[in-house]
Amino acid sequence: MGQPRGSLPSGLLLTHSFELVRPRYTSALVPYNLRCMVKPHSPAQHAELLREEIRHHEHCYFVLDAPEITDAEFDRLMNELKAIEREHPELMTPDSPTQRVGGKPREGFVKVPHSTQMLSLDNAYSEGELRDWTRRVTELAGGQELEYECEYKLDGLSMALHYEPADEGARFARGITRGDGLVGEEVTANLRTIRSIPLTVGRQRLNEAGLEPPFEVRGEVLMPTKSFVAMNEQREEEGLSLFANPRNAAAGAVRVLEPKITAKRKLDFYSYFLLQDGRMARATQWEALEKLSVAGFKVNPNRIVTASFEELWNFVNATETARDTLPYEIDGVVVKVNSTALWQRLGFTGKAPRWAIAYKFAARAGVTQVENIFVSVGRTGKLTPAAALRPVFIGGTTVSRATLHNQDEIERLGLRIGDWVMVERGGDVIPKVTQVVNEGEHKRPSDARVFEMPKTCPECGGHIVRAEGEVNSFCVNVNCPAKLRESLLHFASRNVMNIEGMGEALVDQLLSRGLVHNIADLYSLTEKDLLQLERIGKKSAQNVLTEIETSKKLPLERVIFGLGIRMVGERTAEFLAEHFGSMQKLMEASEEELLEVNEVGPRIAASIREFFAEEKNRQLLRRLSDAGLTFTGEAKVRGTQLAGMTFVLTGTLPTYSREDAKKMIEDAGGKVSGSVSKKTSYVVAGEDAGSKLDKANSLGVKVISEAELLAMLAG
Ligand code: 0OX
Repeated sequence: MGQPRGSLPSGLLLTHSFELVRPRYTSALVPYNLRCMVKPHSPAQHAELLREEIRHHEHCYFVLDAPEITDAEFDRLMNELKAIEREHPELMTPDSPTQRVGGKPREGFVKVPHSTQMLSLDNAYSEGELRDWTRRVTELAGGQELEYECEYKLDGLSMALHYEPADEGARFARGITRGDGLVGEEVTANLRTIRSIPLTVGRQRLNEAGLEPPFEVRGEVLMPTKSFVAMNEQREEEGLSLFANPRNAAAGAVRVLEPKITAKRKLDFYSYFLLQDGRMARATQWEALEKLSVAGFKVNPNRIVTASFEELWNFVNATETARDTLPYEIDGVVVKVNSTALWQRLGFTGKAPRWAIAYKFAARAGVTQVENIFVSVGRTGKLTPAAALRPVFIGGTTVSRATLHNQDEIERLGLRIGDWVMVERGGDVIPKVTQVVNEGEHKRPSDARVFEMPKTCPECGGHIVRAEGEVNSFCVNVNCPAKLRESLLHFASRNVMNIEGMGEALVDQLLSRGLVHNIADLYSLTEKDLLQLERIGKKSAQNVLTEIETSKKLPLERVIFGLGIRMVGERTAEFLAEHFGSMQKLMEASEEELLEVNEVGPRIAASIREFFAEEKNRQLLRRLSDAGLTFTGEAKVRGTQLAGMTFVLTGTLPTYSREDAKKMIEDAGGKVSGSVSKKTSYVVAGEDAGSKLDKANSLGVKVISEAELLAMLAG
């Protein structure tokens, strides 16, 4: 046991004749290329075939983590379906894979009662407590030998998904947060954006799983650690407050009023509980999980069933060892009595079932003292305070430093130098001070000092500026050596120009010998230069030069990211490269043009303009260009139907999100602007259009509907 059993639907359909188009598409066992050979007879059938196809690949990618096609092929299928639905809006269905992000922003969430209480779990913190629990349930079950189902305890948010009968089988109708266990909040529109949540479950899957709607699936929404780290990096870049952990970030994403924002947060959903008619219909928990998996839900494959406490305890230990290597946060193991028939007999204590328990791992938190607060200067000149801690052992490592982010955070914590603090660390996450402890043996010492942000740069003595409304302070000296060191390290790092070997040791030597004064100097380094340095022989010098040479081939977005423009993180760099297609065009872009780029707001646009306005930076770019770095992107093939026209989108469009409409216009050669002026060719107005519509009317700009836009796109 321990291995997932049969998560793909069984039932080979290859025996059907080729005319039986639908079943062929619905079978996960027919290879992708074979299914593509089926010729649709009508747009309606074509759309349906594409939907089946896309649902299958969403399942492979987001549920099974086993894609069968490339991202580009997937996008092609999606675009094909979008094109049909655009041309034949009457063929659009609410559960089409194109409609995951839809609906308009909400005013708030509606409270809804749960079908049956969403239970919480009692905890065990030691082997003894866990063993006592197994003894207790065995006794309550009449002394018979019990089987236990053990699964990861995911550190996310519990959610209830309701599926109702529909033509195609079952349809995701409602998603509800846990709330207080009795009443939760309806967050359906946001949950629909999570790609591992099926919007529909087809008849075939329902039959294979032996499932009949209505039914309810409960499970955990979580944010993978990688998405969390990337999101926080981007937020830090933009001077926004940071989320403390993936759980809080996921909670924020589920409760935003705008589903488009949830969609960007890359959430995931794992199912662990199935209810039919308000009851557990299966004989065992293991079987229920199998059924869920066959029905197309994502179920964590890391689970076992065992009757032996020794095996159970081994699973707990193996899980704790694997904890840091997992792509998401877990905080323990949930052990459930496998036989659901016994659940009734065992019953509940308060809000928790007697038949399940959560073994919680030792907290990855500890109390220690802040010995000092240091301020470091980043590549953009940003000042970041960090706490120097009295070393403390937390979850397998000694922690002696924790980030404090900025002055506001120190004030929010009410932290003084000398205070006792609670420090937490997560999987991939830098240790954080979560609160000041000021009680018992951890009372604030009488000599605790208030920390003040330095008035001048701790590295170069340069001016420090904190702009109004910004949480971050910056050293504004363009020649600050710390900025230069950090910007070189950033430029050479793996996600940027990937120059292996160009780490702190090498950068520090290059700087102290005056061999490098900016990123462009890296491309003039010679073997002779490198051989002067300590611990660099002929071979390693050659390796570094090869790495530098190879970096020239990296795509435009990496170079843009590498420049270290304030607020331009990895994602923004990608959008800029895609939008402008060349460094030259980006350099010449006006503020208005920059605002047309996905996710670029006025502050980012101003920062980009500021960067390119600086003569020193323009010189640097000339040198990088001469060195042969990639300054052009892959040109996007654009249509010409809307060439020369500028559009402004306002209100909620009936079928397309604004982002999709913008993309369609741009793909057809048009431009989309955020504000109406005399130069605007058309304002596309949807429901609840506001001041932009008034402005269009007062300036005499033509106002059109989504349908009229689609007609123009169709030529
Ligand atoms: C988890 C998790 C939470 C259903 C019956 C009692 C609680 N966080 O991973 N809850 C449950 O089970 C519910 N299982 C889990 N794996």
